[in-house]
Amino acid sequence: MDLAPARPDALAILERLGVAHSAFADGATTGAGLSARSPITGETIAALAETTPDETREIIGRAHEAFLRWREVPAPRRGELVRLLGEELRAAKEDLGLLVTLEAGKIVSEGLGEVQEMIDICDFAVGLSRQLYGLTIATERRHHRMAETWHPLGVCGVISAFNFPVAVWSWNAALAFVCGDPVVWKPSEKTPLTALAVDAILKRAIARFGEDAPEGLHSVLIGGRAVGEALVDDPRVPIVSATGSTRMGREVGPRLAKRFARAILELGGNNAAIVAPSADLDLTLRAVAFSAMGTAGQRCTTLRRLIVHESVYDALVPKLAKVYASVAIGDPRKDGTLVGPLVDADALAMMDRALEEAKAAGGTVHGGGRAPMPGEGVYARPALVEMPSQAGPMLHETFAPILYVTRYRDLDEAIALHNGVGAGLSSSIFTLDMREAERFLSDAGSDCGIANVNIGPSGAEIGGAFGGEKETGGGREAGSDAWKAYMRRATNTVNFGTTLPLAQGVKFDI
Ligand code: UN1
Repeated sequence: MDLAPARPDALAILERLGVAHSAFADGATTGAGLSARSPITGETIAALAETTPDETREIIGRAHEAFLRWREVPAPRRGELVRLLGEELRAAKEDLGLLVTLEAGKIVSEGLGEVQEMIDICDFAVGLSRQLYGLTIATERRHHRMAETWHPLGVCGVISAFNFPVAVWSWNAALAFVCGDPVVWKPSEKTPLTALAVDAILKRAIARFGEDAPEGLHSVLIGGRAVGEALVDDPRVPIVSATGSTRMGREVGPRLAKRFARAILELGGNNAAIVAPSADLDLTLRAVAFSAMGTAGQRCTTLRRLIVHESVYDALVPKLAKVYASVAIGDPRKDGTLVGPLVDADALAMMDRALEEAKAAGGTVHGGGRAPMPGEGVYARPALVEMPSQAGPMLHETFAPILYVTRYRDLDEAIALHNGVGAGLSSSIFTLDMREAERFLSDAGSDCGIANVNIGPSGAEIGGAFGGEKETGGGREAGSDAWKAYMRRATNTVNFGTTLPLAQGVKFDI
């Protein structure tokens, strides 16, 4: 079996989406810069010139100028731009979804799902543009009025990861735009082409929107650490939303804190599910398979730990091992494939290392190792690892399709195991027992930002706030009131009387 090359389709899509050839040909002619490759075949699709730190500062300067104008455009009108973006995304869904598949390696249905997630957040943000509500607050002083109002904050930096190369941008950008903030985006070095495609789609929406949209409202930085640092350290960027590893967050967080900028950090997850005695095991099996193997285990919400009650362990785990042994691995463009490639060879090396460590900690490994495929793409067989206890690599996120399974006896023990890791992003319980479900969701239950019952930890909808606690970084993006992070809050007190009563009864007669 041969693998069709990815490059011709990717270039055709870029052309259809209107990405200027000069945007990705510079590096190709000089041989310098960043190469965009497809994990499906390992081939290089294009070489891109990198943005320099000086150019980054110029771009931020223009974005700040744009902010001074954009903040005065009424919010519902700003929402109109996001409405047009949603329309353009609908029109480009097939192309952009396939480009995500070609550049990030996820299966077609997940590539399309990612674009759908962008469309969903646009719809959400359009409504939000008329609902940036403040408060009226009771004041203790006669003839006074107190209110809380929300105002645009400034340039929003977005740093995104390869695994959701376009949706994570949209959670941030759609909110930032309606909140009055321009966006400067540094996508992962591994997925620059999808970023250029999104920028081209947005440019079409901007052109239709008209002159209320200032130049510099959106820019893409192509490059690695140096441009990321220039973005994170620039005092004209009051908010940075960064998605990636906890290690990256440990560097970005303190740098932002040092200059008192706001950070929305969406870092690692080490997500678990508890399978209780009453669980519907067929449903559990399907939910576990999707959340542990979907996107080849490369979601921050991927299920990585399964904590199974001893009474159902033998009914579930052998079935799961069968699913692991038979899941369709291969070309993510092909119908029926469920597990595509890992992003690169480093990911497989990390997976191999974690499996060795698991064996050393007494684990029994089913699956794992490289799946043979033509070409230079790196495909792994998903691994199910039975662990005698929660130890070794089970305590950390490895960005690969490894699911550790361990047993528990009572729910308190299961919740303690569940919460006994550094990360705190997403979590699930499978149970038909209402007391157990509610306990898991209660103050004394899961310590994660997302806690689910009878669905896996991945595949969140945009309507809820997305993010997690502890080493996941504490940020929230997407739905609910996540928008508040992109605005500054002002408390306003107005005296419409003729006297000057001071708060707390203080007297200061001159
Ligand atoms: C991520 O992996 O960075 O909940 C985001 C999910 C997706 C988003 C994942 N909606 O799995």
